[in-house]
Amino acid sequence: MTKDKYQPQPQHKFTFGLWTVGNRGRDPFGDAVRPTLPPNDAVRMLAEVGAWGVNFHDNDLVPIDATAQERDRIVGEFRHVCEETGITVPMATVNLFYEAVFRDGAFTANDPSVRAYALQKTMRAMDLGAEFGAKIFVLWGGREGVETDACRRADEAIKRLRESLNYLCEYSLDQGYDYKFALEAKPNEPRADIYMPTTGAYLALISTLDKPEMVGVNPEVAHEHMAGLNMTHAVAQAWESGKLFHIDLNDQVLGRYDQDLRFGSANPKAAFWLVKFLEDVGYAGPRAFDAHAYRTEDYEGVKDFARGCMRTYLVLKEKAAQWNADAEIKAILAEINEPDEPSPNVGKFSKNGVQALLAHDFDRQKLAAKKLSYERLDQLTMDILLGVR
Ligand code: GLT
Ligand code: MN
Ligand code: MN
Repeated sequence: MTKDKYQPQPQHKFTFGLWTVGNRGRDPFGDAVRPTLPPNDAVRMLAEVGAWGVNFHDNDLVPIDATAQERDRIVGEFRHVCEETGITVPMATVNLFYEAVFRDGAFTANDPSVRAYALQKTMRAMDLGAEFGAKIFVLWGGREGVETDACRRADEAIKRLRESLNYLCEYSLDQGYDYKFALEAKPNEPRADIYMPTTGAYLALISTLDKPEMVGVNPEVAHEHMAGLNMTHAVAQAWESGKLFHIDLNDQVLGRYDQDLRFGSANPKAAFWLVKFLEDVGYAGPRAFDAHAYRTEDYEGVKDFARGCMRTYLVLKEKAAQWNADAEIKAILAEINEPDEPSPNVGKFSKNGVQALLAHDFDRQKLAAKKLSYERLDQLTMDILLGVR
């Protein structure tokens, strides 16, 4: 058995939210099938399966109605378990979706008091995360959307969102928390339509903020797939703009409801390209698994689920290295990037350069006849993934 080869190590930075391994299997049609997993036990479970870190919403750890004394006791005990197990808290977040008060949204709600409460709750969640040394703060606006556009003009919602993000950046600076915010998009669910449906939409919003350097994105595989999009392309754009602050790994059959399946379990090939991208570019942030076990599982099965997420990542990482080192693949890559005939160099615009380009006579037929062995390249990829190469 290659027992140790795919053993998660701290340098892999694998994390899970308390809400992932603690998911009790509730769905819109059926109640919980697993007992509550207290946060301290979740941390012990994560340590046992080899994870590096844990993430939490404010209320995953501290119940919403907890007194100040209860809060302090919970925080103290949780810190103790984290220290004892060596589990870190790289990311914290806030729950702005569960409570009825957020039924019309949080930062985008029509009632100014709800918007103010959402800010207060987020700042308190930032305080909580900071106590554990979290440097990334995720914001997922699950309720920031509509069932009917009669409720508000959509541009008003965008303005409210921007105002809240600007406020929270200032709070982080004022407190010296050093947070980077990572905004997580999703096209729908729980709202019929969510205002920021894709990672690309958030990237555009970020450039309009007062402190854009403090804000990036947290793309999630399932959410991009729900929108029918290519996760690796979304991640690449975020990475290329210096905005990949966090990533949520899971899986999802295209076009379905939010499935949050074990990483790589539905679209292993898409997962391969994603892992290859993250490893090729040297993404150094946490690899967070935001998924949950099948409803059929007990807590032993939840461990199988968590181990499976990490194992698949590491197997795909090994496959990516094999792909990069494969001589035939390298030869095809060299060939497809080689120009068949010399042409003017197109770099930055220049007076001379543009004259040369305008004057050049391209041989369209010859260019169109160039061999592009993508079928062979893809089959080599498949052979590697299927373990026959
Ligand atoms: C919720 C959601 C996730 C988000 C979490 C952070 S909560 O489970 O489905 O995608 O990342 O708020
Ligand atoms: Mn999800
Ligand atoms: Mn997520």
